[in-house]
Amino acid sequence: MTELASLDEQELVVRLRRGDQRACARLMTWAERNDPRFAVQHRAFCDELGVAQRIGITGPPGAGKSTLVEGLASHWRESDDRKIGVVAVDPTSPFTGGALLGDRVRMSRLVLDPGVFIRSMATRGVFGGLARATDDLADVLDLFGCHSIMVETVGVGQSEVDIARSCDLTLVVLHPGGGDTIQAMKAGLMEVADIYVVNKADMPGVDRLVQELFDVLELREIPEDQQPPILTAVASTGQGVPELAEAIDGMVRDRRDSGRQAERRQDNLERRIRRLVDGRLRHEVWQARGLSDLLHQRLAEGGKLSAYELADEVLDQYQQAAGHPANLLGNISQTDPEDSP
Ligand SMILES: Nc1nc2c(ncn2[C@@H]2O[C@H](COP(=O)(O)OP(=O)(O)OP(=O)(O)O)[C@@H](O)[C@H]2O)c(=O)[nH]1
Ligand SMILES: [Mg+2]
Repeated sequence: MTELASLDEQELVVRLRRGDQRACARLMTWAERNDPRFAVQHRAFCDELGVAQRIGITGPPGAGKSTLVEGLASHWRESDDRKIGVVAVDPTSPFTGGALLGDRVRMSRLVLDPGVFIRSMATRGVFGGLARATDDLADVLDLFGCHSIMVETVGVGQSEVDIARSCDLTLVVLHPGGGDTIQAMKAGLMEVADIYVVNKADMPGVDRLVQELFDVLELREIPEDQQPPILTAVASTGQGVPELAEAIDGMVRDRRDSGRQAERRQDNLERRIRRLVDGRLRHEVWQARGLSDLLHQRLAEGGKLSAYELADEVLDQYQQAAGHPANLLGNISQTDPEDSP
């Protein structure tokens, strides 16, 4: 399946390296659609990746994540002219324009800034998994020359939280109106945070929320020097944003120097490869081997069916079709067997 990029496509990567916005958008579209041309390009540029710091930002709906992303982007643009990339996963506001006028006006300043590239990604436009697409988009932004890439996801389900975790650093944004910390624990947010941001510090209930976070951290018995810091902010006015930016930069520096960043990247890479293999295996089993058709056919025959019996039938057919173990991986045999679980 190894394909060579056509001359036009080679040109695309050259343009991307030069910071061409249209080349960037085109590659991102391929990534979102899981277009095989993206994988071809990726092989060509993968050894240039890893320059940017990737920051995952998650938290309950409406916590102020986008406002904070906007604040951090503005801060870094002004303080050191840093090139910024933003990926907003399944956004409701304000990147899609769904927010109040004030948000849109502020955000539009960023949209007009050539040093900031924002990509909103709606679930329905993406194939082959959101996490896969997010990693790929971040890679494109990395090659595009972004120094800091922020990936925003709403922290409501495990897969969204996983996306934020797949970065170098994860920010969990909470707000006093967003229910209590129990809610955040249920969503799996407490385990993934490298930094907590208690946003909307202008609203009542902030001190209580901060105290609850301290209590939960104490229960987890993490050594004090490894506890994630808890910062407060008013993203809508920018209060606390410079301190947050400094905390992020400091943590990135420390982890780079201590080797922790390399370790985390290695873990993320392993999860990413497993996800790719899982996805291709599923596709191979259900589509390439016609098992979807078999299942639909059996369901259409009606009658009372045991789910277990049907599952066995599907797997029997799979084993028959696969035959010799060498066929088991079919057209994904180029994947290194070492990577299989
Ligand atoms: N009072 C107050 N309002 C804020 C603050 N930060 C953001 N908001 C407002 O909260 C609302 C939600 O902000 P967003 O930045 O869109 O929140 P979000 O977490 O990105 O929301 P989703 O992506 O929809 O989950 C907007 O109306 C913001 O103006 C803050 O610090 N204080
Ligand atoms: Mg948002």
